[in-house]
Amino acid sequence: MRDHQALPLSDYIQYPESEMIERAHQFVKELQRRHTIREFSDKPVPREIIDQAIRAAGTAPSGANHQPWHFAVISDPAVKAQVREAAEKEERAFYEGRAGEEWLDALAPLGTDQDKPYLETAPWLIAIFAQRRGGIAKGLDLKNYYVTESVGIATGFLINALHHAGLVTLTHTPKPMNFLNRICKRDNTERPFILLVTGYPAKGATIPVHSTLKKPLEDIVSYI
Ligand code: IYR
Repeated sequence: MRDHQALPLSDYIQYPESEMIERAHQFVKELQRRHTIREFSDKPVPREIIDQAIRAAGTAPSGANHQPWHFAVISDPAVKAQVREAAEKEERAFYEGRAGEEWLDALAPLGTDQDKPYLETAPWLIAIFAQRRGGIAKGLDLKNYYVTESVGIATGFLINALHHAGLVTLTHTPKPMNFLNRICKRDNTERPFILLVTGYPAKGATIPVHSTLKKPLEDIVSYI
């Protein structure tokens, strides 16, 4: 390795193998209870949970550790209404033709349409932005690397953290969603990545059967 400043790895925990196997199984069970939800309760969620989930997301690995992400968190009902209005406008165009037949056929088993009431009902909307430029500290203007990969991993961490805390999420991607730059006052060099909706599920919330059909291990793995 080239010379660099380094610290000893002091917080690694090595579990006995039997415990690792048990933990691996428990974690799958925990993640199998995660579902994308489209019916939200308006019950408020403490901001501390959102802060902690974003801290968890911020631990994600990233290109050159530049952490090329920004989380714009919306709770103001007036701003949520603006997001809903702008998203539904794009979604109307999408569902009325822009998507094309093949895409609409693929979405049919999910039951989605242009109406996005949860953008106002859910207590928190987290607009995730990907930063083309930045660096390891605020105020830097260096090139960022592997931006999409990095922000995708951080988003995965965020979804898991919110699930772990006991909330549900929807990964919403209205297309195009540049309106999020305007509403969240983010520079145009930042790319809106995903609009994550989070809160409690509505009473009687459902999940599409389609989304429970996860590929079995043998269909997603090959050991070489
Ligand atoms: N953004 C639209 C359409 C949509 C697209 C995909 I791919 C999905 O997995 C789900 C929805 C919408 O939110 O309705």
